[in-house]
Amino acid sequence: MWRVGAFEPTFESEMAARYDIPRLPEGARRAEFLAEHGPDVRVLVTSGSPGVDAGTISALPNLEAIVNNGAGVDLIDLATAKRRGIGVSNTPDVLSDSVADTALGLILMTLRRFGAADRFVRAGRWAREGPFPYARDVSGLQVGILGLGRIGSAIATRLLGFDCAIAYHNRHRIEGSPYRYAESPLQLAESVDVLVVATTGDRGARHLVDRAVLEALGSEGYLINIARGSVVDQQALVELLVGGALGGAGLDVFADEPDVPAELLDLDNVVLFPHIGSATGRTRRAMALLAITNLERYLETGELVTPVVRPRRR
Ligand code: 8YV
Repeated sequence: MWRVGAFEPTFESEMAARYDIPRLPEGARRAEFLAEHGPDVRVLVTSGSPGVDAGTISALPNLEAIVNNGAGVDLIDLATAKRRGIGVSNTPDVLSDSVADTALGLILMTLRRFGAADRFVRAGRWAREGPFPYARDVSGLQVGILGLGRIGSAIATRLLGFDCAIAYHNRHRIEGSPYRYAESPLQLAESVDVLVVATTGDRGARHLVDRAVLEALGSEGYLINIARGSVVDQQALVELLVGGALGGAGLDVFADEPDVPAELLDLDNVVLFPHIGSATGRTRRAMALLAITNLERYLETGELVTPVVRPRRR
């Protein structure tokens, strides 16, 4: 059993209390290591970045399972894993509420400009300049959710409490869903005030929110992203925000984390979070324990509890 990359802190301490597992070398030393020890590796444990690419998987002829601490498995080459019968697990469900809360926080902060209002007070501007400018109501808006999965649904449920009208786009329409279905991301963006990105970050979702989708949201529209930076054309997003062609954005994720485009730092209609969607003590512990349960179950039975790819029977 080997680990890839640094672990999220709670996962690090929960793992350290149970196992002493070595870390796969990075950079140039990895190839040398894999050539010598590759056949010994049966299980890889990771916490997202830097991921497990096709080259690494190919150099591990006896790899059986990859256990990920996190819901998103976009940095793991699932196609190669599937072909080889290598199981891959993630940590779904336990983080949905925290990530949905983060989306609501971003929506409220961005439209009501709560972050900017807080900075206004701290800078002594209230006393000097008088009242803070009006913002935009969240209650009663049309909100589009791109990706109505577990997290998207939790976001929708919360927004019902704000009397918002919910629409969504998914690869497939969800039978029995109470929400209006839009045939494409573009059609969704054209018909809503706020577009919330809650898709997976797999290759098929890359730049699903492109320039045309952002332009369709328009100067009165807002983009919220708690999914993956890769789903949005970030360059177009920055250009439209700087030029005033998009009303605002609330972003928890970016194309090249932890880099955030410098142009966004001075915009008061943009709220920037450091990828904290699931970052509460309780949720991070639940994620860590679910990842460890997957690992233990695999070692004992050859099965995973929450598989994204089922392991082949060996
Ligand atoms: C964490 C996430 O940043 O679950 C995910 O896919 O993006 C986040 O919850 C990450 O997994 C921490 O390891």
